[in-house]
Amino acid sequence: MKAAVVNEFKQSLAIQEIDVPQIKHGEVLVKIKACGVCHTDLHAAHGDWPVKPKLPLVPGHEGVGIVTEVGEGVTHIKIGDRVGVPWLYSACGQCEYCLSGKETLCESQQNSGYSVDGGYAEYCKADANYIVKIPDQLTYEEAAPIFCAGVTTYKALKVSGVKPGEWVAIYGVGGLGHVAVQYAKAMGMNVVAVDLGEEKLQLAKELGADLVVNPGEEDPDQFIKARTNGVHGAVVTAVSKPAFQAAFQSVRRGGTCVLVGLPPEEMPIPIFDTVLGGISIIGSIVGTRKDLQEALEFAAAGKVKTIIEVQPLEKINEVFDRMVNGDINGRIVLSLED
Ligand code: 8ID
Ligand code: ZN
Repeated sequence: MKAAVVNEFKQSLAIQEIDVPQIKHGEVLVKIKACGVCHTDLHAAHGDWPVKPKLPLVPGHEGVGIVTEVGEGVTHIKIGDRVGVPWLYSACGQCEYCLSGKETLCESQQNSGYSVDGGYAEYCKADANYIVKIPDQLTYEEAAPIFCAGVTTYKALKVSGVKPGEWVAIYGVGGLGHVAVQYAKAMGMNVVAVDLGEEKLQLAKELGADLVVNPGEEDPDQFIKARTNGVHGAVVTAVSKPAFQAAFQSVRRGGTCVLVGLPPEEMPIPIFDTVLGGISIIGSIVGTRKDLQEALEFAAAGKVKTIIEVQPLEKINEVFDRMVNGDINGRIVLSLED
């Protein structure tokens, strides 16, 4: 089968023929129709993080398609089902995290397109217990970004604790941020969107942002403090240390700063301001299967619409170059249709 493969960190991906995965007990084979390109895939291909992915690697954790084979022991998924294979490829199901609705913290988890091969290929195998069905209302291309960008930002907004009628700031209006703005509005929040790209701020406005600010032109935390007295929560999806610092500064007393973006850097936190302001700083990693089902329901109901540009798998290196340059509005989805 055809796949885009990382053979070495920081090198171009090779479009090459590899074997179709063999499925075992409890697994299914998915014929991939589309796969969103997340900035995490770029971090994986560059070996950016302390824990490295396997090599060679087929990236992709927004792979969606049709089930073509089911392994022994699989009872709730059948051939022909439309499913997506998210970042949480599998978890142990037995540890304190799995048992308490925090499966994304499982220490034995496997991750699609990182510790196991993902969706940048014609076929991908999956653990039947961790795939989620795609609602009929959504095309494959529309659904793909919900499997990471959607569920991740929906969950981060829940974690922020921001209530309807309160303010949230979304730092970074890329693949994640453009859906974050929509989930926040659908959840009744007032939204300030922050990005360096004017076209991204324009998109944020079209998607319902109440205020937008460009840190290249104005200090975002001062802009936000002047208009909202500080946001109740900030969700940082930008791949940039200054954005994390500005987000921290833009939160009002008692507010929450949710870290989502994963630049390989440290974030200096002023202890005094954190203590006196009662500020919470919290990391949020993707979402559970339940979060994902809910995130898909928002999309199926038309409350969240992924803004997508479809490109063939063969264009992946150009897509990564554009991602590095901040030259993508919304999400690029790789098509694997015949
Ligand atoms: O579960 C998680 N925590 C999770 C899930 C998925 C993705 C975390 N991530 C991480 C990715 O690994 C990546 O580090 O979230 C980050 C964003 O992923 P993405 O949305 O897929 O990336 P993108 O489409 O390139 O968007 C990034 C946006 O940030 C803006 C860019 O202009 C772009 O729109 N940005 C940057 I770079 N610097 C900025 C700044 N200083 C900024 N926006 C505001 N201020
Ligand atoms: Zn992702």
